[in-house]
Amino acid sequence: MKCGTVSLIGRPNVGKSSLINALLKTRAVIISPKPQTTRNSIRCIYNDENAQIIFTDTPGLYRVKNSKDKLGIFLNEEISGALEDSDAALWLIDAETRKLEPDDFAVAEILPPSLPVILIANKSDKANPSQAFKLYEGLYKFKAKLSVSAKLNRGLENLMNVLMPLIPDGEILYDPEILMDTTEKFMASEIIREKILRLLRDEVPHCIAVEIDEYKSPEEFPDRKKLYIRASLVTETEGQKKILIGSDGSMIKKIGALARRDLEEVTGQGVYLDLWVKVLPGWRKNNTALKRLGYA
Ligand SMILES: Nc1nc2c(ncn2[C@@H]2O[C@H](COP(=O)(O)OP(=O)(O)OP(=O)(O)O)[C@@H](O)[C@H]2O)c(=O)[nH]1
Ligand SMILES: [Mg+2]
Repeated sequence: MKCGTVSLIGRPNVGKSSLINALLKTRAVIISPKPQTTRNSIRCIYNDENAQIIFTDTPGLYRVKNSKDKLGIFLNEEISGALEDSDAALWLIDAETRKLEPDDFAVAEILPPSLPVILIANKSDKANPSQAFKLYEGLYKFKAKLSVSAKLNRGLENLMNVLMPLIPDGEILYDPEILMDTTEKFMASEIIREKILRLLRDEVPHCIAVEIDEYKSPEEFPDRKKLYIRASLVTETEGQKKILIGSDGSMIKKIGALARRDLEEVTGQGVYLDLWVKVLPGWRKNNTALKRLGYA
């Protein structure tokens, strides 16, 4: 057997999480049209007859402009940590890119020099990647260049064929039934956060974290027929809290309804979702709060 770890890196919003979902043929990690959707490096496990590949989804690289931005520092550490543990990396770019940005040079800088890296132009359904390839070619000595479309499942087989020789021989690390190395509670908080990212204006979602206060399965509480999840949507200001609640609670109801539907699908059981909004001023700059919210 072969077994190895592969990190996905690249600018925010290029489709790293989408590509992992496409390769695993499932919805393991959350995606949204907003940059910086992913906040933790999340291990997703691919299995076939000959190999197990642990794909690590990472936050879109984030240049920390301010040492008070503790969430940003955490995101960067997640990426460096993931790369250190990897046998190979997939550097995702958007096929439509017409100009390099400081973020791209920052990606090149954190790559360990001996790591095999494949350059992947995603969103090839929207543009021909040849111009984008030319821009990036000089940044790193890539093992290969490929184009894919995570949306249309295009180029995935070819990608796996090119990737497989880079995976070392070894026994598998995870039970093949396991899809992700995270907890159900973490998955639940991510599903809820995804709905907020999708429903709300650009400024609000980045100030939001989701904390699961209670997660009780019916096995634990036979009087309850459903999985009971109580979660707090943590915001930084009273203004954001108002936006999250919406007029007469319309927004939080919408978030709850969409999240509940996905949670029921993922857990395969009825879900009672109890959402609250909590203001925690400056949580993104506060070590204690970050730790509590899973960003430490
Ligand atoms: N047209 C097109 N859109 C895509 C494709 N892959 C992803 N997208 C869209 O691009 C957006 C970003 O996708 P994500 O998978 O969240 O991107 P990401 O790189 O994980 O973003 P961060 O977690 O913020 O770093 C979403 O709106 C996706 O639907 C693709 O192949 N074609
Ligand atoms: Mg992502």
